[in-house]
Amino acid sequence: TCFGRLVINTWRFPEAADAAWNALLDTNDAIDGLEAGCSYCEAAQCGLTVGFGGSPDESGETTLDSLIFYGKTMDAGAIGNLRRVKNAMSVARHVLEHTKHTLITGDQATAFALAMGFSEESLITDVSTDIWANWTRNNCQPNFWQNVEPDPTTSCGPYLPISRKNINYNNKDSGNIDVKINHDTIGMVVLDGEKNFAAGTSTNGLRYKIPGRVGDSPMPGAGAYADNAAGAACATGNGDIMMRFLPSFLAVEKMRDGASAAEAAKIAVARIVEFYPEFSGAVIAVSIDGEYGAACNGMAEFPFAVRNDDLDETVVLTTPCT
Ligand code: SD4
Repeated sequence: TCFGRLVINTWRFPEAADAAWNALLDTNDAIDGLEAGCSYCEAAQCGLTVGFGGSPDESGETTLDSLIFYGKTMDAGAIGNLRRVKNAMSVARHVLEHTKHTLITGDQATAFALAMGFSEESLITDVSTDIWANWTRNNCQPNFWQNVEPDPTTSCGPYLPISRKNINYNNKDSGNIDVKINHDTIGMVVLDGEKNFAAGTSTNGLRYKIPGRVGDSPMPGAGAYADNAAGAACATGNGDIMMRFLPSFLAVEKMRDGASAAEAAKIAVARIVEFYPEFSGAVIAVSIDGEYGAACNGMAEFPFAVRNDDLDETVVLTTPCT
């Protein structure tokens, strides 16, 4: 019999925890659990922020970020800005298992995926096209970008603005102001019966991002981190802010120093809030004993799904935020 197994993931995605748990029961392998759980969400388009057909960038394209971090070997595989391939987490696993690299991005990540046998298909759907078409940039209503020339008199471009250098993307009155912090990236930690941690993420990132933008999710220490000797953590939220603080790494290091999982998550979030009080996001941490905790800021409460050997089924818990 196995004890101390655990699956925990961000947001109200209990089916992802179920999928991970079933894989864990099957193979008792944390990596298999993580891949099954996150792949479930990619196929189900969880929250429309995981997988294809969500979060179109400025050009209307959906791209994917994913990370898998294995605490037994301190090895990781990740892809950023993956284009036209749906299976982000599985491709990240191939980076982990078939290369010496950690992170592959963009069209070359696509080429890598195709070489590994994945298939190429558009990640754009009618839904993502609608989301994109309803977005106004510079008070311009974007047109269907493939077919329309930019209008130089208004600088309303269907695609990229003619002159990007005049745009201050921090200025609320211009640029991609409408970058909604659409939460729902799946971050997951799996602890198997051999006390091995796998932690990872899968997301289509933020809406209306500048093409090529990669978030925190595929960055080791930012989106997720795991060390069998210390614990594991994952994060969700405004990745452009979060990746400056490596919150998953920080939470794991705090547990290494003796903090509880809940304390560690709290410290990791508080470090960001000190500089960015408006920051919106959350961190989940798990100790080597399978004790877990979460902390969040910038929203009322943060839901997460948990399954472990002490529970008969997956539960969704919520933690109030600061
Ligand atoms: C990102 N961290 O790309 C992701 C977005 C996210 O829940 O977590 N949403 O910045």
